Amino acid sequence: MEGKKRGALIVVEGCDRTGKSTQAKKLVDYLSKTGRYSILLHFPECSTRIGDIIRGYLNKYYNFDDRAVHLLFSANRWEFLPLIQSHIQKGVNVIIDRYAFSGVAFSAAKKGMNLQWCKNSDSGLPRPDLVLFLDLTPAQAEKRDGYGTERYEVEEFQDRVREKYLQLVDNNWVVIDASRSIEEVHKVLCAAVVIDASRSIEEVHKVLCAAVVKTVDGVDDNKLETLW
Ligand code: T5A
Repeated sequence: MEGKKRGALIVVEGCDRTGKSTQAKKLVDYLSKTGRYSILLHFPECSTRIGDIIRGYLNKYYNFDDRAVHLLFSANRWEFLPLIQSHIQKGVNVIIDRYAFSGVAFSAAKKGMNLQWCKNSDSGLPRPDLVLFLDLTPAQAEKRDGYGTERYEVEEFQDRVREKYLQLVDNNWVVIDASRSIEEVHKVLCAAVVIDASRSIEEVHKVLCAAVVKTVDGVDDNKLETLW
């Protein structure tokens, strides 16, 4: 790692059907084409035994206690930690479609689940350099293809998930060009804290790229911090 720039860790988050997978794929293509070697991961990663159980739960083949399923999602991230670390150390940018923020927002949106308790099982995982939150009201998301088949794709539940996400917004959730006037920065900040995902695929992609290139190019050999 000596003398070599580490890769950036960038996470794309949002409620169901906000366009995360579409945008994450396009982002990795863009970064790779512009000489910033990048890989794409998605959680839940269903290729493992834990991931397979999670997929069965999402498709309503199995039922579990809410705490048990929360810990399964978290365990799925921990099992990929060595892979994430190894890419980042080699200077590869890791773009992740859903991460611990999904874990916390979806679990804490359930009745009787405590937000702090939900954060605990992901404590110590790498903290992303940038979190891109794609914001769309669940009513808008519902109109998109494929909505409504999975366990959590219910508008009222997604409203609560969105609320929980907004409680998690932190200073690494956007990259803002602070060289402009206070009012301009303020405007950009307000517009960029949550990316308006109701626009076209190309428009959302453009906003995402502007934020991501700054992060990727700004990473030096500093160590990743950890979550929470
Ligand atoms: N979960 C996940 C937890 O409870 N705990 C956890 O720890 C984790 C990691 C995952 C479920 O598990 C929960 C959250 C989820 O409910 P999944 O099947 O893996 O389920 O979900 P995703 O693959 O993440 O898919 P989503 O349903 O969330 O969709 P995306 O990725 O947000 O949307 P995408 O890109 O697939 O697009 C959906 C459709 O919209 C169109 C696309 O072409 C596609 O048809 N579209 C647009 N249309 C118009 N304008 C745009 N700007 C558009 N962008 C995309």
